[in-house]
Amino acid sequence: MSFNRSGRLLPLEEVDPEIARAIENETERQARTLELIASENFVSEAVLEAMGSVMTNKYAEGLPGKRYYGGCEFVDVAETLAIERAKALFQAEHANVQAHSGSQANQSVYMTVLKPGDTILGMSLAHGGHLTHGHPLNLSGKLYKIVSYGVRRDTETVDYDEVEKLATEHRPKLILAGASAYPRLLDFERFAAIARKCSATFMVDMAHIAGLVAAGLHPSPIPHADFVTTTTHKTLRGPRGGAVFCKAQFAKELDKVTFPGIQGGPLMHIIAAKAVCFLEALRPEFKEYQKQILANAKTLAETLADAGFRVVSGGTDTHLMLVDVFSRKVTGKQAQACLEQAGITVNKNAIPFDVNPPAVASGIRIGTPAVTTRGMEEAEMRQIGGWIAEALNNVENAPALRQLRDQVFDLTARFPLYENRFHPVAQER
Ligand code: DSN
Repeated sequence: MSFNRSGRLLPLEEVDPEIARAIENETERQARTLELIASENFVSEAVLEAMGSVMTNKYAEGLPGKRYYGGCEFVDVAETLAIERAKALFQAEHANVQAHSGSQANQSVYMTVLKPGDTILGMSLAHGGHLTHGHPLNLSGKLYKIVSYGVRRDTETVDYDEVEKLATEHRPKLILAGASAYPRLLDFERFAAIARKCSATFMVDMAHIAGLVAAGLHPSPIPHADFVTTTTHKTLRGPRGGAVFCKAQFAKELDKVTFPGIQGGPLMHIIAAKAVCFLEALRPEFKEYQKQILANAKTLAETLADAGFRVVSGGTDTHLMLVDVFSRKVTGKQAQACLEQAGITVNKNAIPFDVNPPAVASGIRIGTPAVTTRGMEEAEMRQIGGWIAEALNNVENAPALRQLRDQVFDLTARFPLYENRFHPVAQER
């Protein structure tokens, strides 16, 4: 049972003990395990507070100053701050911060520039792209004609010559760069040149790398792309949600497509939390945090390579790496399961030219944003890399995995979620 500081039972515990228990257990899981899912992170207490605020009660269809409801004075303050901070953070001409998710952010761009049946040239999911970039089961794949590019077999990096060839051949209306499992820098300038050559709109989905871009540690797509979408909860370390940036000429149409085109009332508590996240990302310590993410990812990739695992493309320039576990006769599915037993959370992931089906996969995707938020550095990455290798060499050995789990518990106990240099603990009120 949870009590507040004066010893009173907390309201959720009183009203709905089952949900309170699930939240308590999830809090403990997050605290005691090693979170290496590349798209996850731990938000600050300030972001959590804004998300759990009364702004959830408010309808505010429209935009600041132009709402369809009364009583929007204070949510207007929140959304205006979110917009202005987002624009400052990424040096963008226009920002819409209402997208409920990355998927809806992408959809809003498609609906702004495309008609059903138009062609999108995007990265294949099998080579690191994203579901919403044209998978046949996703709306994007159902509404539009999808042409996919991939990575080169020899370097496992984007094949820009193929992108250019496909663009010339198919004359897509939209060229889409961005990925969810690609460990190398993307050359936005090159993509933009190709888009210009075939008169296509150029869009970048920077969801994974937004924090790195904000910190100036990955080239920014903003100067090169007509539209840039993002989620706010990955490297950017904000609430679960989306945002869209675009050149001023598209601003009106984008806003209209977001609402009333595809969404109704914006989530004002989430928008308030996005504003907090953007403010945090504008601070100098955010850059230090992003630098440490990169240093940690490099060290972890090197440790795994030294332990005999093939790292896709030979390493990483970002917050994530893809490890070809099948090179050591372990499937991605087995790897994910045995690491979970050892208290280490990752996801199985297809690798380029995978010989296994996606539900089995030959790889795992590993990212360092969340463990870096806890304050872990290179020494811990070497330790963790060693444990991952040991777990993968003991896939069926439950006692060995249990023993690793105890070591993971000891490490996580030394790095609390909310008492470290990137997450100072909130002051007593
Ligand atoms: N599903 C997210 C990821 O894990 O990369 C992307 O939206």
